[in-house]
Amino acid sequence: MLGGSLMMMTGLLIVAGVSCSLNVSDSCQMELARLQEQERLLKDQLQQQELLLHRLQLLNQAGNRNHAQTHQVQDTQLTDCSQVFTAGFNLSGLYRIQPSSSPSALTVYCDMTEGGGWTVVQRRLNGSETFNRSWSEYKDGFGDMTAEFWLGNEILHHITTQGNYSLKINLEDFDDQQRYAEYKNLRVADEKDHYRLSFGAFEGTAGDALSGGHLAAESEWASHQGMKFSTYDQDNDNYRGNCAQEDRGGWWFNKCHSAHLNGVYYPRGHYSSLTDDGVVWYPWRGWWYSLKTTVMKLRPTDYQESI
Ligand SMILES: [Ca+2]
Repeated sequence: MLGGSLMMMTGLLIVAGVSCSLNVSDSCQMELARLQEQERLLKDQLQQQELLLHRLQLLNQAGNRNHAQTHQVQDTQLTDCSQVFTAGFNLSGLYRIQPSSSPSALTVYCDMTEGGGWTVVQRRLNGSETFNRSWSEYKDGFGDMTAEFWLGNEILHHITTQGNYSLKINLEDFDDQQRYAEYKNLRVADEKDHYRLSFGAFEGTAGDALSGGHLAAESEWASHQGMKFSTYDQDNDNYRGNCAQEDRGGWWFNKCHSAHLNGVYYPRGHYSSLTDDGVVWYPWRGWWYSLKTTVMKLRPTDYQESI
């Protein structure tokens, strides 16, 4: 309907333009300007409606995938995305899984690239979500799984304690350079132990930030090994102040960090602030550079990629 109005408006403009070229009066020029303004408004409205339609289509696709996979999982009890992949689903997207100790099934985003089978835990890409959230929000998860989100500490605990899992972290800066870090045997304890983090051997190109960077002197206060999770409303760090409050995001803080992927999203990379509260991976870009894209994802350590 809007498209029809726009066509009619364009027709009127042509007629008005021709008649004004024959008649140079002020009123004619004013009428032409008014019609041009109306055409611009209609174009804006049309563009907005197209955007809305595009968003609705995306939501509909996600909803359909979700619904289809719900039925599939009720028969087979897939406990993570590696089992979803092995069951023959090789498209990245939303699927239903139920980790063995989890009381209920849940929807997760499965990344079927890089060998497939990755259960995505966290994603940053444009700053659309705030990550300065409460303990209960980090516990249950928040955000949009097709964009920015945190899967949830409770489910992280259930997935990582049902076997040996590797965590892969994909990072990208604003120059479109990419690095990765991978940790074997990553485990997140239960809520009673404040979702304490432990991990094994590092491999990758981004530097071993979770162990506290590359200087031994720093690891005492910057290592995340064995750290409890903290949020602004639950201070479990080793610092006299509150790292989560100062650095504005939940994380496994020490005193305070050498990696903080749940920090504030700064859209230009380099930033200045009272504290190092950006999306930080210290050994690669330092404390005063906030990364453009991060993805954290889990897969069984002994997973065999199909050739
Ligand atoms: Ca403290």
